[in-house]
Amino acid sequence: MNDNLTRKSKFLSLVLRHQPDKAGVVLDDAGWVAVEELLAGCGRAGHAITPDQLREIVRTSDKQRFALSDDGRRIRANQGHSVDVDLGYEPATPPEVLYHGTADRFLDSIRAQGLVKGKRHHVHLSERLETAEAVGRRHGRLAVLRVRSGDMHRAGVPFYKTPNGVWLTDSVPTDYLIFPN
Ligand code: HQG
Repeated sequence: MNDNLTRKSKFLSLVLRHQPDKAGVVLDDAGWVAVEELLAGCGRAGHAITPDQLREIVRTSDKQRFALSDDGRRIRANQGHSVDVDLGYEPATPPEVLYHGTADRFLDSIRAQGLVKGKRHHVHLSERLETAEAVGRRHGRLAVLRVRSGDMHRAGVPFYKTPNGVWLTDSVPTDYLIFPN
């Protein structure tokens, strides 16, 4: 994706996850907004996006951040919201182990509290080590934690999988974390 589209994609993430009012739009309970309204709002906010550019952003977003409805008339973010939405994902059975990438400066606090969701709705976990590494590096010097997700799930904790392959859960108590050496 070129810089221009990346900038537009970041603005879309901001609007569809955190601050819909930045484009003067309102999300429904499941996080959807009409494409037409969204594009009009982006234009008014000085971030003009054409329908072709939007399709390109949805298609090429490296983490498949956005979903279009089947009829293509509505759009939402697949995950990462801080606004109150119910994405309606069905609980799913996770693999035995999932990964969480973070920065080493957070480890003391994570040892004390476990993984907490902070401003987002869920803790985000990945199946692939490489994904966790990329997520963690955004925050600083990388530290990768392993999560005993199979044991957590058998203990009754719900997990959800987004269409773009991110695993979500409410929190991860320290007992289920394996820390790097
Ligand atoms: C850390 C990206 C101290 C946590 C990625 C993380 C992901 C704690 C940071 C998605 C803690 C939160 C989410 C505790 C957790 N004490 N720090 N007890 N518990 N943390 O960005 O997981 O580009 O909200 O380790 O691909 O990094 O947005 O979460 O370092 O899927 O599409 O608090 O964001 O996707 O940071 O990333 P974030 P994340 P997008």
